Amino acid sequence: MKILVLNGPNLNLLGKREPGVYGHTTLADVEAQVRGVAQELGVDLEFRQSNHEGELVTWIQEAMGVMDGIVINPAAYTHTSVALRDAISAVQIPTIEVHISNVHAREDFRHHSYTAAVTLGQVVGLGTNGYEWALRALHRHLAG
Ligand code: CA2
Repeated sequence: MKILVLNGPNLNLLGKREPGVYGHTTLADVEAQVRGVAQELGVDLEFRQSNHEGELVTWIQEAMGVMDGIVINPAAYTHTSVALRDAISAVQIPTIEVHISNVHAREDFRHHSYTAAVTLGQVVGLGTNGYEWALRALHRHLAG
């Protein structure tokens, strides 16, 4: 089973800025944590981050016929990107959306997700552990 983990803009700053909102864990720490879980589950994992909307769209398209599932934290593109939504919808790969923070307890503009409706579901507000829960849920879904 192959799962792609995608991270959107500014998530490369995780653990390095705004620890009050996003905590002290870096994206490299998150990758190490999910790689450990992937190994336990026998999942082949690809982990990427981009600050560019088009690059994320391309990676989603390239996952077609290659990846069995996608875990994505689209970051700010969650609230703006019809392009990401269309890509997720088009590839028909089971996808789970992750948000580290509880977006519903934050500014109004973070309450709406363009991508959520085309995903299997969301993991929101559980910190960086949300990536692990999303991976486990996707594995369970795919293993049927
Ligand atoms: O809570 C989340 O995971 C978000 O997807 C994070 C996005 C934000 O725009 C979403 O509303 C919710 C922001 C990612 C930027 O991460 C940073 C990490 C450290 C310092 C600055 C930004």
